[in-house]
Amino acid sequence: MTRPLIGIVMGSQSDWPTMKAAADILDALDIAWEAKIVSAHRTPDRMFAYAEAAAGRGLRALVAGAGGAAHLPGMLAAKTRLPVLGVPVQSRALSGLDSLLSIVQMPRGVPVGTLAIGEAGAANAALLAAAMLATTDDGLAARLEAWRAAQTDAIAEEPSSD
Ligand code: RP5
Repeated sequence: MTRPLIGIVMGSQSDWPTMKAAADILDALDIAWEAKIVSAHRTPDRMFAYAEAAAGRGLRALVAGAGGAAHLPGMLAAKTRLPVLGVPVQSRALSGLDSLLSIVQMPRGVPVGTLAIGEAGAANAALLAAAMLATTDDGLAARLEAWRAAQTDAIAEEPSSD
């Protein structure tokens, strides 16, 4: 089995439909990943253990999604030197604004790279992780450029009348 390079972590099973957008991008770019439910509030010991072991296990970045009082990305960042990309999951009560503000306003010295709310943010977190890894991986750089070119080619010049 290929060792995962990216850890996709989320606070709840209910976050998976959002975070799957990150997994789909990583699959398309042939980057090995793992997915874990690691809640800052419900499984704090699991979260600490995961963050403490992440770099030593060979992971290169974490994509962390949570909703509401979304402390997971920040707490992971407090316990690992790996880059943490935070995805605010769209919450029912406040449509993800709570998640966004919980993740983005980190204190100086403990950064979380915060993406957009929802699936677009999850997909972009994966693309950003891929871009970081591509700086030292020529094969991945080529795959990422091909993915971007295909996206560009898929955009019609004119709207369809349908
Ligand atoms: C957060 O609470 C999770 O990240 C999730 O977005 C939110 C709601 O969780 P569930 O009540 O659906 O398990 O910890």
